[in-house]
Amino acid sequence: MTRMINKDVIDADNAGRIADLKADYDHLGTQLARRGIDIGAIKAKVSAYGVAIPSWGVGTGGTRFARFPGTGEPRNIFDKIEDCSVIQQLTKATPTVSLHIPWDKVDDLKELKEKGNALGLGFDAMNSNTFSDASDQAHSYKFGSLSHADAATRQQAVDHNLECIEIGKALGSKALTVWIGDGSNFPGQSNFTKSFERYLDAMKAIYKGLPDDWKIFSEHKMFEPAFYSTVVQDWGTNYLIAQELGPKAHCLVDLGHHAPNVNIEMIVARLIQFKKLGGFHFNDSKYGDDDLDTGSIDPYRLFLIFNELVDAEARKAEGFAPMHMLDQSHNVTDPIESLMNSATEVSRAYAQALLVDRKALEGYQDGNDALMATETLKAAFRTHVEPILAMSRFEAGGAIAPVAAYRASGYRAKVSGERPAAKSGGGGIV
Ligand SMILES: [Mn+2]
Repeated sequence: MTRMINKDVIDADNAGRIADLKADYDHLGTQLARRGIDIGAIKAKVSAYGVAIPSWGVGTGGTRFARFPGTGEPRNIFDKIEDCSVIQQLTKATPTVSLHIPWDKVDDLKELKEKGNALGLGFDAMNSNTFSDASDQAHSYKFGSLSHADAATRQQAVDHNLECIEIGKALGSKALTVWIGDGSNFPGQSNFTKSFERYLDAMKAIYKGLPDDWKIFSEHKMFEPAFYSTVVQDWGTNYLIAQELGPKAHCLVDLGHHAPNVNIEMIVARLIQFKKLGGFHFNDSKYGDDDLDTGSIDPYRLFLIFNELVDAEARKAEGFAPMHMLDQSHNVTDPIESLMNSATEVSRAYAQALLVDRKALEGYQDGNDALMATETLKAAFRTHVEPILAMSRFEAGGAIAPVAAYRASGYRAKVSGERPAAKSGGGGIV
């Protein structure tokens, strides 16, 4: 296997930390045992958990105003998956990459798949792009894509999605995520009903091209780039789409695509109940679709979402198998560091949710003991689970402290010498 970071660097950094980690892990194990929890069982579940890295996340993002490129930025998908493999090598929590077409289009798919194999990475959901114009396309998406008033433009968007499926098949992907920017900026600009009918017809044409063992995810987003109305603006619309299309269609929940203060964990519960939760784009936000690092603003909300996921897992909810992806834009940090921390935050929320005493919680809920019910969740959330995460990484050959090991490796400086600075790059906000 190709390793982008010298294993000696990781071992050297781990060597200075392992004694403390063992002591912390043993102490936490004693504490959890008092609560009737086997730390080894929690660690095993955390070790088996993974979240996909978005290929676009390893480049520096930007805002509507400017993009400030970092040094040693990946120039193409081959560079990108090398960066992704660094994240996996150090965290052991990101075994797959989610590609974006046409940004990640290559001439030789076999070469890309082999490179992924060599780096120990698989390919997660494919992402289509009909929210910007590719240089070689006949019809513009300025006024929409899958819901466009013009049939030829809609067909072009359908064909692009079918091409994404073909690329994904060659790489071993099993899902297509569709997010469109279609909408309107002015009241009266578009007919709500007609545009949604056109969207559904186009999605049905894509659905027809979906292999039997694939899933298709529609991703809702309240607003942006359209600011008056958006065709797929909320989870209700998203659920209608999944219902209309059929059993292979599910809803994708991007945490940043809701109005502030919306109860996302309850949306998650509803979608699980009706077997339509397809997956996540994890990130965090303060105001809108900020695409900030996962868990950086509201880690309790992330925990509450995972509480619903673990609840569904524990009761073996029918049809429950969501895919987990990060979807972030990094403007002021090294993307590799941000993605490593975000993967860790997702694993942390999972570990904390596994600690919830579900039997006690049910009793408090049925007995209308609001205070103890919420304390039961808080008791799990307040538990410092870092020793579990760190031990899981260490035992898998990763880094006890991923950011420290990464900085010690000098990887960014090394690739800066190999990758000339690009003048501009693809957007980071999806
Ligand atoms: Mn997204």
